[in-house]
Amino acid sequence: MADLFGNAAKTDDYDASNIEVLEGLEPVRHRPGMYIGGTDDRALHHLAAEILDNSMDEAVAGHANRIDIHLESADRLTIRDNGRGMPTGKHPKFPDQSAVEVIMTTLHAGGKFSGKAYATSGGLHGVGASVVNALSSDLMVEIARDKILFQQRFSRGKPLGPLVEVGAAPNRRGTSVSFTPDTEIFGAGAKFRPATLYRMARSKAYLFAGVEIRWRCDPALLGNDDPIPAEASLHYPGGLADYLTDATTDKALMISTPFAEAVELDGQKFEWAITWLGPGEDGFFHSYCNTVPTPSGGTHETGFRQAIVRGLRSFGDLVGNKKAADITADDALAGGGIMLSVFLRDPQFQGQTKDRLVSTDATRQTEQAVRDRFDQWLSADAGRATFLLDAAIERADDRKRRKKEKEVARKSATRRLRLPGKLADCSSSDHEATELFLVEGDSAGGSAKQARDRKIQAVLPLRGKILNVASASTEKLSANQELSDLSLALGVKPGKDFRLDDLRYGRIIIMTDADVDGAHIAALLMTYFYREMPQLVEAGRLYLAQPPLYRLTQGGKTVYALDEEQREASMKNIFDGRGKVEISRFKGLGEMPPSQLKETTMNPASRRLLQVSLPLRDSVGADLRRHTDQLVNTLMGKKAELRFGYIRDHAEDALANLDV
Ligand code: 28G
Repeated sequence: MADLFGNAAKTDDYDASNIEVLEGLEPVRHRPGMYIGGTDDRALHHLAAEILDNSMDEAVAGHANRIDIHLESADRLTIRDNGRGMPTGKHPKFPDQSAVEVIMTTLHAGGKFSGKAYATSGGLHGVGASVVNALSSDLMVEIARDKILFQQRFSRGKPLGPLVEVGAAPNRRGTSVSFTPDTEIFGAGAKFRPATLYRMARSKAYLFAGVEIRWRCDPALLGNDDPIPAEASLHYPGGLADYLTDATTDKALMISTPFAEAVELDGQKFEWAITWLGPGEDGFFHSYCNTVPTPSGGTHETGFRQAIVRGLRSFGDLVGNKKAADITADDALAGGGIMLSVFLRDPQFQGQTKDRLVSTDATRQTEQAVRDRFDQWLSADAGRATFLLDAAIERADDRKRRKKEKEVARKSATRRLRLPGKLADCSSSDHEATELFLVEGDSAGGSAKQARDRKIQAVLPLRGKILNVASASTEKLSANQELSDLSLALGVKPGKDFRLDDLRYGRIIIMTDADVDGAHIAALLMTYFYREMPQLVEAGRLYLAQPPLYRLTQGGKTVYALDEEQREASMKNIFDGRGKVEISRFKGLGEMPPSQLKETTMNPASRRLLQVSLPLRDSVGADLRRHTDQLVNTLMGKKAELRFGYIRDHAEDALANLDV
């Protein structure tokens, strides 16, 4: 009763008999990869694991306590158990076949290799045996049962004869399977590796203390100083605790003895051993279900992790440690060396290689089994528990700190990402030490980019005259590209959302041509800063660059002059009026060679800057703010008549200053 995909129909009268869809073995030989995950070395050893699992199932079920594994040659393996022996009677559904023959020659839907993937234990014995049979050029099954010895031989899944009685077996019981993997499937060079099989056998012995596994290997297959013995008896009454001790012999440990227990709950078994490795050591988590490895984890691992983290948290709560509430399972289990083995009635697996447990109940069941014992273990030695809790809290603190650092890095990265395209930013992020040059036009911008110290100096070219904020509407202001680029580059918002701490540069330097247009642009920018970011001006962070207007040369001597006055003074004092002095007048910054721009205007060691200040009170303490507001409004505002009045009133001062 299964659908086309081999999934059992969901019926209420579900039992073992109606989930089985029996099929011949042709599909296995046709597409071996579907059944054993490939035809490589790994797949070859998968065959051995299948047969060994069937013996383990018989042992775990309590019917066998010895398993023999004998690697007779590189391509011949025999596995034997002292269990009940496969049933030899006639199969009810196939009256002319023995049960053994049915087990060995039919594919069991609802078994490990179908979509549902139930484990072999719990009444689904022998599920993998037919797949191994299909992929073996020669397979012999021998059964000792009811004091009789039976044999049946197969080749590529087909019986070479019926099950026959070959003699008496007065003192033994059990099943034995010998097989040779088919070279048509695995290639001519396919060989079993002793080390792989030995480790597989050893891990099974560790996982089930109730079994002794005897290992035997043709010595010709082993190297002279091979760490794998030719013969060994593998029996570990200490179970997982022994396994963990063995796996951590050469490692530093945080606790002297592992926390290891075995618990039976509702007829299912939960066994584990956990220790914590010293600093710098990588932890591991090896989990198994019904002795089958689950390298992709699953619900049993989840339950175990929850038990440990919740146990530690509640111990923390008990001793009044408030930080304990913040630890995660990763904090609690980092550096953990963990073995977990569960024995479930109807385990369900998932994943490409069925190596992940998905039985939903297993999370709750495992947590319950482990939690109870863990709480006892923690309270039995408060010093040890505190030590482990403190280590977990330290990892939680580290984790939180790293997360914060990452967030900061990400934030500054996105801020950098959102910078205007024409900004040539500096590489230093030490905002105090950096400067942003606001430059008039792309050509001056190009010179400034070449002249700058790219570590601490950034350049933002502005296109011509910026918007006059003193006479523009708020909408116009926020829609203006140049101004929004400017505030993006600065990292601060104009107006009430301004925060000085966000300013990305230590100094903002307005660098315009030394002419009337340049002065106008500087005035517009200062107006913008005064109106929209007065805190920046108050903090003394706004400056005016002082580019020269003239260069004077005579022989090897060069002098720069900011204006006519300086030019004349230099002519008199430096070149003392004698000889021909070459005077060049810069039309704009863009015309100045970058080296000269650097020396005269940008290099902090040789330039001069004017700091724009915003005194709040005058020398006698009067509030200057209203006065400054009025002045800016008069000079920069919409009303031309105010400007006209100011010029008329101050013309005399201006003329006096001009010295004419
Ligand atoms: C040597 C290599 C691998 C095995 C057994 C024992 C039984 C068995 C195997 O029965 C059919 C289906 C579910 C019960 C079970 C014997 C009950 C009574 C067995 C093995 C019958 C399979 N007597 N030992 N299969 N089940 N060892 N070792 O394969 O209902 S397979």
